[in-house]
Amino acid sequence: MRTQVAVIGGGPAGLLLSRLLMRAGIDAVVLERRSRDRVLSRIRAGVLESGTADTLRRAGVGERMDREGQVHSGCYLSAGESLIRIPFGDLCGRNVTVYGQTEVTRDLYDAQEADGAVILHDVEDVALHDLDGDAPFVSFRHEGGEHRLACDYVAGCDGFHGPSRQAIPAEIRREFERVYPFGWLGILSETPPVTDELIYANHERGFALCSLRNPMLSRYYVQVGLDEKIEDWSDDRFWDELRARLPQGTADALVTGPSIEKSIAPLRSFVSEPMSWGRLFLCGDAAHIVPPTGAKGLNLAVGDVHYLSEALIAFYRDRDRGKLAGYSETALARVWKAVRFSWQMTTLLHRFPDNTGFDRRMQEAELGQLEASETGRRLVAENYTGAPY
Ligand code: RFL
Ligand code: PHB
Repeated sequence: MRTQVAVIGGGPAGLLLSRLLMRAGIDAVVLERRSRDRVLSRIRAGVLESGTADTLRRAGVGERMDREGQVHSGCYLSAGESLIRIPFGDLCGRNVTVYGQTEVTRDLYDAQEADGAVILHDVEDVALHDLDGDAPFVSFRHEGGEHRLACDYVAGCDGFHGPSRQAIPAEIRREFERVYPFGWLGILSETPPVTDELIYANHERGFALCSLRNPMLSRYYVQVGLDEKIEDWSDDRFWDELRARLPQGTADALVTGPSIEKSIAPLRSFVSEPMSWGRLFLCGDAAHIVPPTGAKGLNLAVGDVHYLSEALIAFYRDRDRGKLAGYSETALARVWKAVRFSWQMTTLLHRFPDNTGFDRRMQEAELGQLEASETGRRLVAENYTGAPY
């Protein structure tokens, strides 16, 4: 088998990259470890930056997002009883779209399959070879047979646990990490959302987030300790804890119901540099992880894919290798800004087990400054809606 770009991983990064390449007349084959249904059962991010929405439209998969997604021109931070609105639209002229990652992935699958894209599911033992030479290839097992996919370039879009990042020699890689001493317990419920804009709540019992997917589907999270077990969290316990962390008016308005999904996700910040080596280019979670507090994970993956697709298109169209050579540096500059913002939001809004009275006062002072200062709110708005590419 031969292709121009071997794409490892059929999550949002891999699918979007293959879509953008295919539309530019470049051949790509996607190798995905899981089944289509398994990939589409993941409930993850919900907030798309305006640059992400534009990229999806450019890829020809924006139609359902524009019809069903909700454009939000602001969000709230709450501190005890006070609610601070961050009106993104007014402060920086950009908005976000609330549309689930599951739906983005479904739209990409549908479009790629309709256009005859090659996406192999349930592949096993993917391994990358000769990335530092002129003839890289990927080996894998599929439907009982051993296969070899020869290519010009390999795009590692295989998430945090995939093999692509590890294919960069350890002496070249530099990893930067912060693991947070808590996780998020999230539920999805078929109930009307408590507000029409997201609320990020700082409370002495811990952080909480009110989010949504559509007018009859809500997504809520509460900060929990790393030793918490999902089976100890009945729906009633979850709703009680969420209510306790929200301002009274919001808590009173909360409509509860049975959860249709419940899971705990750990929080970490992680960046691996460089994001390319030889013929290998990393995109998305394969290269970096952010805590979900800034809603950046999926958006960063789309940003990487934007840069890499432009670089590959420039190469195949004009034989210009300049953008490929600059990919890692260009992508990392944007990644680090989002890593910083996600870390700052996480630090501002969560209860850390070793928080002292001093740390608590620092959070209160920062929230107070956001309440008092339009400049402070504008900075949050600019970061939340995402740096332009
Ligand atoms: P993905 O979505 O992890 O997709 C990678 C794909 O690669 C496949 N894969 C392999 N394929 C072939 N061979 C192998 N050996 C492979 N190993 C892995 C996987 O099966 C998968 O299909 O990475 P991608 O495309 O870079 O997209 C990134 C986003 O998914 C991610 O940044 C966000 O979802 C992060 N994230 C969240 N971000 C938010 O902004 N808000 C959230 O609420 C939010 N919740 C989450 C999250 C990530 C989570 N993870 C990774 C555990 C909740 C969770 C649980
Ligand atoms: C979500 O809706 O799942 C969501 C929204 C905003 C975040 C994180 C998660 O910051």
